[in-house]
Amino acid sequence: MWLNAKIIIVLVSVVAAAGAIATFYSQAHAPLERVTEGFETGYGGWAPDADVPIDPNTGQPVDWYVARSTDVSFSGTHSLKFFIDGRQDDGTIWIERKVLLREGARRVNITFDLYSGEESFNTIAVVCAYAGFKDPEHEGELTVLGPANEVAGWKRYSLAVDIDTGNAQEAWVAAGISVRWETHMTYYLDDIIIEVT
Ligand SMILES: [Ca+2]
Ligand SMILES: [Ca+2]
Repeated sequence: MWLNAKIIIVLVSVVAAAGAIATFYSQAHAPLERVTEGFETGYGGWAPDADVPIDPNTGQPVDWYVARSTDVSFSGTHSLKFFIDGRQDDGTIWIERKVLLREGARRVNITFDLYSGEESFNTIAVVCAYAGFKDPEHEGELTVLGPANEVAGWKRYSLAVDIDTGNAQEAWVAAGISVRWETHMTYYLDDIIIEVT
């Protein structure tokens, strides 16, 4: 009996220690800020923005929009539809928002799923994203993550940016597409996750 009791005490100790280690590990690695959005009921704080050319035929910026849609979705029933008239072979459209930076923030991760209706060996558009301290206004501020037509269907993209927060209280993040071929184009974005660690 004494031996069994001792084994049980040892086992309880091991389980308790494992629990404590697991708690410590999850706390040590929990993001300082986590924002997730699937666009099921709204835009979740995200706003469209663009850097697009003038259409010489109209003298106006080329047609574009970013809007909630039920055409396709990665989760739930809604995603964001990105449309742009790319016939001027130029134009970048994206969504953007601010995120809080707590003390000790070192890195911003952006992950999202993008839907292309077709696979293409030609690069019709590229997927791009941004994390930094400025409100993104120009194509060149966004980082190209890869071609947008690598698969027909959904593909996950991500960007990780090391940040030196200094006294900054907040950062800007963005995700979208940039025209590389002279055509109208439509893509969809869903399940965007921002993690500050
Ligand atoms: Ca969704
Ligand atoms: Ca902006």
